[in-house]
This record gives sequence, structure tokens and C-alpha cells, in this order.
Amino acid sequence: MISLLLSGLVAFSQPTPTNSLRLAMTPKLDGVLDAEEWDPLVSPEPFNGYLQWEPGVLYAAGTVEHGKEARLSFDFKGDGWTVGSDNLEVTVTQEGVRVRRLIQDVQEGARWQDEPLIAQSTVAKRGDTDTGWNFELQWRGLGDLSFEKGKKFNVRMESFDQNGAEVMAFVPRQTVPVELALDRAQGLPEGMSWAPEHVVRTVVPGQRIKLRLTFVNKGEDGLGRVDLRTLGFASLFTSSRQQPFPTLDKKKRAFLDYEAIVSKDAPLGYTRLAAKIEKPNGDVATIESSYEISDLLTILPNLRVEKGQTGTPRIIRGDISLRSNTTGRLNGKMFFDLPEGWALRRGNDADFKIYRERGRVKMAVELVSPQGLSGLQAIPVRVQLGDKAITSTTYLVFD
Ligand SMILES: [Ca+2]
Repeated sequence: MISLLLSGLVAFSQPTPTNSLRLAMTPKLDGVLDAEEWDPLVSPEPFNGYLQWEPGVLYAAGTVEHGKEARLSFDFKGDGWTVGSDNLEVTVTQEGVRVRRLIQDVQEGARWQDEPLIAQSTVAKRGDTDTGWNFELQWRGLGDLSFEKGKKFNVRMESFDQNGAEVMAFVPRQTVPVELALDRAQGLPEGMSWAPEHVVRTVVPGQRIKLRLTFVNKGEDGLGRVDLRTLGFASLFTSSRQQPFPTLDKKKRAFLDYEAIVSKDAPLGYTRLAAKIEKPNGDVATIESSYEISDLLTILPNLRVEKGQTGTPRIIRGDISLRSNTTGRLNGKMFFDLPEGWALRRGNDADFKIYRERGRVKMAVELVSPQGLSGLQAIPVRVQLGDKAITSTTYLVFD
């Protein structure tokens, strides 16, 4: 009897995650979980869950057995699964993604509310494995839900029998806290601290980036070699180096520089530097720091749908920041590739020049939608730098 009870408890608890700090890492959404592509969060065998992000986007992945589905529970305020209206359940099956919100109703008690708009803001790719299937999920934050550095929330990842018994809404769920971060360290020796001191975190293929790690070591001496390399898809396109741990200065500080030479064929996206440091006891400490291999220019939209009646033509206003990621000057034009029926009042076919190294310009925008739109709408933005096109799609909710 006791053992039954215990195993029941175990089934409902969530193991401590590998690390609550989740790094910015861009996966390749193809249904295959490649080496160093994903950041493991939980591995209660046989379900393995992964979680990471990049600005504006959360990424999750998992390995699921045959006949099962993955269930991700997000408590965005981290104040308890049955508290507030910030609790979302995302179910990934072989067929699709379902999102529902836990609603606390004073009269009716807890109930589920489907969130089709949020489900629409996700993309899931699946692939077969020997014992089941993988999924890779992209979730673009909309409205109040923004996935940015420093965001903290609670999460639970697990798998269940497909078509299993319906879960009552009010049953509590144990979730673990996570934070969206750019840096983290594991296993640093006692008395040692570190901080990133990077001037920038973006680099264009064909150029180089210097990432500086600073250390203060008030603990024991005798740190051994350091291995510095970029992990994941960019590993083959970036330089790596090994060196002894630098000597501490009088203030017990040391600086470790990684100058990555990024080849022109390097894949775009967030990747990470890993510094592995040999400790006096033979163990290894690891520092990871995310950086972005980016296009020459980053498009940062800040648009909103003005209030109006559902289904009528709506005005979209705001601005689009264009951020140069290069040392050279840039000039080009911005376009909105919208279907017929849209009126592009301001910002379309607009010239810009960025003179300063890594400078930015802000482009004012005003668009008018055709009538009859509702739900999630894609607003595609294109920047032409001569023959080169850089595109970005922002999503707006028409209510
Ligand atoms: Ca993949």
C-alpha cells in the first residue's frame, strides 16, 4: 500500500531541472533533435523535455513514446497552477497543438478555456524515433506574453497517454521556475565568480566577434586548461581555442577572451559560446554565453492595431526599428508585402540610411487593413539592401 502511494507521488512530482536559466539558442525546426541543438530541461525517462528561447520566441522540444502526447504547463506568474488566469496548458500531439487556459470562476469553479489564437501563434514539427516521436515547437509571444531576457515563469513538461482520462481543471500541478537568460555557469569552484563583458552579442557571417569573460577568484588556485568553443550548428563555422586559465591580477581578477571568427556560410540564429575550465580537483566548470549570428540588419517591429469595430478596416500604427549589425554603413528601402486590399499610408517603400557602426533608425508606419479581418494576421516586412532582401513577419491580433 505504501509503495503504491509513493509511486503515485513520484508520478506527480517534477524533477529539478538541469538549470533554471534557459539560454537563447535558435533550433532548426525539422523534427530532428540534433546534438547541441536543444537545452535539456527535464528527463523523467522516457519523456525528455527541452526549453530555450530567442527574443520574442519560446522554443520547446520533447521525445514522446508511441501512443502518448506531450503536455506543457505554463504558470506565467509563478504563483501556483490553480491561482490567477495566467496558467496555460499546451498539448502537442502527432496531429496538432492545442492550447487552453485555466479560468477561475467564482461561481462555477475552475474550468478550461480554449485559446485558438495562441495555438495559431505556434509552429510544431514532428519526426519519428525508434520508440515514438519528437516534436520541436516554436511559440511567438503575442500581446502581454513576451518572451524576452529576464522573463521568469514556471513550467512543467511531461507526457501522457493519448486519449487518456480528461484532467480536471482544478487539480494542482507542480511546476519549476525558469528564467530566460543569455549567460549561465555550472560547477564554478568555491570563491569564484564571473560576468560577461561583451561589447556586442551579434556578429555577421564573415566577420568576427570578441566575447570577454571576466572572473574574480577568491578561492583556491590551480585552475587548469580552458576550452573555448561555439556549440551547436555554428560549431563548424566558428573558431575554437584552448589555453591555460589566465593568471590572476592583484585584485584576483582574470579576463578570458574568445574571438570568434565566423565563416561566411555560418547559419543565422542564436548560438552559444561554451568555456570549459579544468578545476583543481579534476572536475570541469562550464560557462555558457549566448550570442547571435545575424543578418546585416535586424528588423524590430513595434506595431499595434488601433481600437475599432470588429470586421471594419482597422488602422495599424507604430514604428519599425532597423538595427545595423555591421561596422559599415547601410542604405536601403523598407516594404510591406501585404495582400491586395491593404492601404499602405506611411512607411512602405521608404528609404533609410544608417551611417553609424551598429546604428539604428526608426521608421514610422501607418497601414489600413481591408475589412473582414479577425484573429491572428501576419504583417510581412521586407528590407532591401541592394539585391539582398531581409524579411521578418510580425503578428497582430485583430479583435
Ligand atoms: Ca531540429
